[in-house]
Amino acid sequence: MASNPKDVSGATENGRLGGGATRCAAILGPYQSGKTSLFEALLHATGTVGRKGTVRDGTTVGDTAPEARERGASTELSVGHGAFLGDSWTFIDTPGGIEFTLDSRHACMIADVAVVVVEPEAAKAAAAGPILKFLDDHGIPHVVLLNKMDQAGETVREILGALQGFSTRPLALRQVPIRDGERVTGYVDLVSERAYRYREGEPSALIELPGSVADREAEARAELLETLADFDDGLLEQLLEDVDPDRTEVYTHLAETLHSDLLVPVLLGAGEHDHGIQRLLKLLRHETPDHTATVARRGLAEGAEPMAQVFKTVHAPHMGKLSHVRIWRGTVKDGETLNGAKVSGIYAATGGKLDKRPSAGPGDVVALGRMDPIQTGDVLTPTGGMPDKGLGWPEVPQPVFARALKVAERNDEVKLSGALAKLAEEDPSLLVRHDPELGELAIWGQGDTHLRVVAERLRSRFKLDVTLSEPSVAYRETIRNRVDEHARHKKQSGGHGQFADIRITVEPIGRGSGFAFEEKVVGGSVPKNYIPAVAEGCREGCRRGPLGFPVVDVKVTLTDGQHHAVDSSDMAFKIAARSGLHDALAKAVPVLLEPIHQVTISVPSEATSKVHGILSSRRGQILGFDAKDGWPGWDTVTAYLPEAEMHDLILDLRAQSQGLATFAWTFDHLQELTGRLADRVVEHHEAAVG
Ligand SMILES: Nc1nc2c(ncn2[C@@H]2O[C@H](COP(=O)(O)OP(=O)(O)OP(=O)(O)O)[C@@H](O)[C@H]2O)c(=O)[nH]1
Ligand SMILES: [Mg+2]
Repeated sequence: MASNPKDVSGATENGRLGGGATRCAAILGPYQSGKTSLFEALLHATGTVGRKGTVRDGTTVGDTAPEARERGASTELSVGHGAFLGDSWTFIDTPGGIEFTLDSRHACMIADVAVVVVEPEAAKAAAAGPILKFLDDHGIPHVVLLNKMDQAGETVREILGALQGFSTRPLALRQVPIRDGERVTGYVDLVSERAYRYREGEPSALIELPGSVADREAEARAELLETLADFDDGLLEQLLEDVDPDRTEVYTHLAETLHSDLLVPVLLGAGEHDHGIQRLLKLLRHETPDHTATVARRGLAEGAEPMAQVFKTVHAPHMGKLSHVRIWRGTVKDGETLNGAKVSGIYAATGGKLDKRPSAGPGDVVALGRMDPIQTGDVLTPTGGMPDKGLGWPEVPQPVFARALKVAERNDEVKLSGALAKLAEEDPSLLVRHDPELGELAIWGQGDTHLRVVAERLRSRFKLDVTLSEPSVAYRETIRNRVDEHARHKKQSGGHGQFADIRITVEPIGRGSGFAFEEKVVGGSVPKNYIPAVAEGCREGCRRGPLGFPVVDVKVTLTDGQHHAVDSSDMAFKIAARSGLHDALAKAVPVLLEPIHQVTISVPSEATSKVHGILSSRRGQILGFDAKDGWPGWDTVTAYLPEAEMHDLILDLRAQSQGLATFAWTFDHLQELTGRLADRVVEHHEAAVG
């Protein structure tokens, strides 16, 4: 760990040691834990908003998009800036919904610290698991805020115990609550040993340390120091000798352990009521590293030229494309060229409001205008030579939920594909697929809410009348039997006639073989030059089989035939082949094939047995299950699952696992589908396609 106190930008209670660059804190946490309300409280406390808004009234700085306001839940990240005791801060509020995780991960990658907001309930601790795991895996310094303490029904100890199970770093409680009956009315800070009483909408008031918490305070303080001593031999010696360590020294240790992501401080608060906000801001002020430490942690290329990184792309109405960046180094001026694109406007964003700026300096978080070729994650420099995104740039999660997307007006189809391209650029976890064979546009994303939000954006931002529906499955068909067929095409319509005669054998071949053609013609009964036309006719005949779907895994052998010196032609042979194949397929016992995917489900162990139930009710075939590598308390279940059952599998999985289970999938094979299910597919297809 860093032992030089100058490496850290804040080690004394009196003020930071480091420079004045803007630092950045990302606010993340499980769904509805109170992040947007906390973001509002932080912006209020740091002088950006005069009158605090609430999520309930739809008046917060965050969540300005109509789809977020309507839900009372964040659907994308929001940026805001403030100043606290002379330090400049950027806060990024991120959505907690598991379907919008990518935004929060991107924010973490450019932040100096993450504030993980969790609800004070042991049973909800698991929801913070994937977030803590992500921060641990990436070594991102983070603080936990036990929020909504105004509603806490359990002891802090119980909650912390449950959370610790999901963190590889020790969680170090920094405050103990003061209670009046059931209600939490204030806290004691375990380093300064000062007691405070919460006040609604105001900073807490310093009070005498109540006798009732003295024992608990002493015990919790000793625990905190012991945890810290695990990382410092000097401190350990002092504790063993019963020496009370100097307070300044304790702050230095705390700052160092946070910088190096060795320890996770835990604070208490209630963002909506401004409880614990000052304490959180002070901790951030003294203990958060600045952007230079973050650049080093991220392993971003060294150099002298200015450098910035995009963490969010937005196509704002009337503004064009905005690339939200953190400036890692140097100064970026309006009009400058970065990675070959000209910066057209630099803006400081506060929620949906943009303030134009002439330039942005180290540590700043700003939006750059009209950087059209630039994508989220790109590292920008004047020479544009930066090859990578730095350490640990998050992978885009594989889509797990699909819907077919239709637009009411055919004329709007071009506009729709333009709008979808923009939305997919804003949100790489959205995938757009056009299937020409099914004539269907499908969107794939992270869940039902995610795709509904996409549809709402298409309606509100792009004025497109779109609807979502069940997507089609790419069924195929094949045959069971071998059939010999004779086909003749003959037309005599005065002058030149048409004549072709063929004998073919049609037979099933191995799964995954597709289409095969062979000719065994002897004595030139079908002249060589017409054989490609026969093959082509058969191939065309496979485009739509007797059940209505493309035919696969079939071999056609041309065995014999007849021709006419004048009336035969390529066209005649092609027509004969097509009709011969059509009749042969109908006689050869056609059978439906459905795509089967191999799915690997990740699930907290307590829900594993439920996953087995879900899979069997969806015609899944379980291949095995195991403990998930590197994820204590999680399992993976592998299974074959029909595509028809996979489109909305995620809904059941989440419903049975506190929203946490997820899955990855790859196409595996086609498998026969028979009986009532197959009949229904064919009927449905006939009704739809005709
Ligand atoms: N009792 C209590 N409720 C709170 C507090 N903070 C937020 N809430 C309520 O919790 C709900 C969610 O608040 P948000 O601030 O939108 O939570 P969020 O974490 O941003 O939610 P997502 O972005 O959807 O993950 C709202 O109904 C708030 O009124 C708090 O400190 N105490
Ligand atoms: Mg929110």
